[in-house]
Amino acid sequence: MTKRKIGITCYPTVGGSGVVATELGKSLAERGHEVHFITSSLPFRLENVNANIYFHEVEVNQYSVFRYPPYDLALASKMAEVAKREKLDILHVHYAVPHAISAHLAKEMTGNHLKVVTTLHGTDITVLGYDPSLTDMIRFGIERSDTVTAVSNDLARQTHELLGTKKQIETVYNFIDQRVYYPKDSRALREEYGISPEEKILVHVSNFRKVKRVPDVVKSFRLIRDKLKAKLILIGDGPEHRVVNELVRELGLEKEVLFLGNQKRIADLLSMSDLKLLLSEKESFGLVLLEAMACGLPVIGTNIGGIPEVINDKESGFICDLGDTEQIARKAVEILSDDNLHASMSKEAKRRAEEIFHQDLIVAQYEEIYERTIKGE
Ligand code: GMT
Repeated sequence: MTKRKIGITCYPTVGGSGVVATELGKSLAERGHEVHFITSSLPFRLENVNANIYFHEVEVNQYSVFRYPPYDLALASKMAEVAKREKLDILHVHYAVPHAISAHLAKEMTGNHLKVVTTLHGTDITVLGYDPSLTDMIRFGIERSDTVTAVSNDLARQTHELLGTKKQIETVYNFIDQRVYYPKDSRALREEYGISPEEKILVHVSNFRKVKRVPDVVKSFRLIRDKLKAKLILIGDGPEHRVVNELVRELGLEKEVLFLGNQKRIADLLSMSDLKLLLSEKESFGLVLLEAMACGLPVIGTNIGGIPEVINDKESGFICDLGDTEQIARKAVEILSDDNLHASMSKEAKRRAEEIFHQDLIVAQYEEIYERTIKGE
């Protein structure tokens, strides 16, 4: 495999697209490629030092003449500067707006030599694609990219349908680092949280945005704990946090629902849990499902977006109808009250995470896409 010079642009803060982009960059660097992150700040997962990783900060200066600081232009300028100076072979941008547009500008600025790969992550299409002020611009960014990938078949389908573009979109699934996400012995942690061995633990991890439907998680949990002794762990923070807090109080569940906020040791918390719930109304992939599966957790998700591509229904968990909290609770109780079913789903979840969504497989897929794109194939 030829070692390449690869530029990566993503949102560097907490969020699935930034996580995937950063993990991809780290993995490419480990495989001997030279990786240049071009982002507004240091990506939050970029904590390890690697001689093949470089960071180029996009700075936006404030001038009184600007009502809004022109980040998109500053980014394009930085991309072009880095591409020229470092002789990048390829620029891989994650999330369509503004990254694909800025990459197109950078390509023009560097005499059209720079090749651009754009990866669509979800809300860049399923939310922003509906905004009339952005639709044409997103389509433009996609069509001007040399190669476009999406994180699920469903997202590729939605992009074609919503934007009416004929651009080929390849599916490259997300992945997780199996060296971080694996089943850990978490009996001590369980004790620290004061959860007794006979209690079942349900877990939900998200950014508490409306699309995640966290209230459905709480409502399902209320029905579940009517049938068995259980605790619900909510990890993450975001706009719906207060609403969820109030619902927990209204339902009298304060003692059974633990709000843990943003956490770093997600794999430990997943490992001490018994079942993971992701009940979103929009979800192009659901990286958190994969993290749970890799830790050996059965999962319940909604029949939305890319979720059915991640969970194989009845094998690694269950796919339920959006908003049907009674069905969700029934399925959860089915898993949690049958040790054999739980064990077989746990085994299948782990196998699936390892065999279909393994880091090495997915990163090799990106490498192959880079080679094809560089050669203009
Ligand atoms: O939805 C989020 O929590 C954040 C969002 C993002 O842009 O970071 O996540 C999207 O990209 C992730 C990585 O590809 C996917 O796993 C998420 O499913 C996707 N979110 C949605 O489609 C709502």
